[in-house]
Amino acid sequence: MDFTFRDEHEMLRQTVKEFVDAELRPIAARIDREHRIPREILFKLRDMGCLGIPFPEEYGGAGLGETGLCVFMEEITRGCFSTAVVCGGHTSIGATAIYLAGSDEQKRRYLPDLCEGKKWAAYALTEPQSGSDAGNMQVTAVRDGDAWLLNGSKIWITNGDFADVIVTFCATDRSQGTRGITAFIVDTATPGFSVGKPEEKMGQCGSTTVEIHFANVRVPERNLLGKVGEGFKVAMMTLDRGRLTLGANCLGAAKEALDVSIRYANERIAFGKPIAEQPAIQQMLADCATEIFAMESLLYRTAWMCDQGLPISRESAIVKLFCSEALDRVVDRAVQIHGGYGYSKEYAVERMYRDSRVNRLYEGTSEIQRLVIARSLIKKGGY
Ligand code: COS
Repeated sequence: MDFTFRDEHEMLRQTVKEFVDAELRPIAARIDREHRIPREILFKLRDMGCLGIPFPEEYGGAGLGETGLCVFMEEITRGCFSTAVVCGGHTSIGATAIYLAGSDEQKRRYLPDLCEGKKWAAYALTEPQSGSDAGNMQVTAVRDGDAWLLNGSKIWITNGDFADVIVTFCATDRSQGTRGITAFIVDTATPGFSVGKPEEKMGQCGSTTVEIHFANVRVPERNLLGKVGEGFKVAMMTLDRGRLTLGANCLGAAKEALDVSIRYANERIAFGKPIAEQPAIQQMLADCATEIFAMESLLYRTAWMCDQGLPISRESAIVKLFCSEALDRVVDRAVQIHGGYGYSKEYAVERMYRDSRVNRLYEGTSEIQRLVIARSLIKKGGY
């Protein structure tokens, strides 16, 4: 699969693959068990220049576009889904919101530090009462002289416990619905910001997901991201890209689950021969490969479109929907191929199965992706 890749993308893939093989995959089970990614892993990714892959070099990025980010996320997820999620919260949605909606001054102030890993980013949209109905948020921002005062709570915030910078979406005029939402770049050292309880999750246990609270957090006017009342659009156009890179995560996880299953099927003997020779197992392997080929094709075609500056709202929803649901089918078959061992923590597929499920929930449920796709079809009056 190389029709969209430049030499730099191939070099990136090779570098990340070597790191994953040598340092990340071997400790993925420990990361899951201890609910913690060793800091050295994040430092290494920083030193490898992997935290600002899509952004232009003038802002400290690697200039490799969304295609480059997808290559990176795919390879990282092959080693450890939790680590990919931390990188995604930072680059795919946190820093990306600043890149897409920030002024040149804001991009110069924040992106180089985020690309170099001197600072970490997060993205805060979800609230206890507003998940799918993201426009119905309760966190408020009220103008106070040359600043804004933020109040309320967000939940399910990846990296929220250690991020230095959180792009936060607030209601600035409740009477205007989605047109009354405004985005802010919040420095978490600001008084009044605090971190609440971490979620105890089914999977992706190495990445922390927390509540965050705002009590009269004073955000200067110069940290307003985009225009007043245009925050919902900032949130959505950022998610267009986030959903794409989530597809890359699903692709990497699916390839890993298939490779692990092929190895197991070649080694495991039943009825006097490797189970890979059983037609029932072969059918499952073939179905996995077919879905992976479809995932890969959808993903990199859409990443290419994004890098050409073409609209991708519908396509990234299709990528997210298909890849997250296909991954669930792939990991389910992987467990099935492993038989009873697939249910044991001694085998990686047990973790892969748990890590997979949330992809159909976060950054928009499958139902929301279908809604986005259907609305775009109806609006256009055809495919
Ligand atoms: N890019 C730019 N603008 C967009 C957009 C996009 N992808 N999607 C919507 N908009 C704009 C619309 O054009 C509309 O603009 P106008 O006010 O100028 O007409 C505005 O945003 C409101 O859009 P819409 O009417 O579609 O809003 P809805 O309240 O119906 O909500 C859904 C749309 C349901 C799609 C949205 O709330 C959503 O994606 N929910 C899921 C949120 C989510 O993913 N949460 C996970 C948290 S992140 S881990």
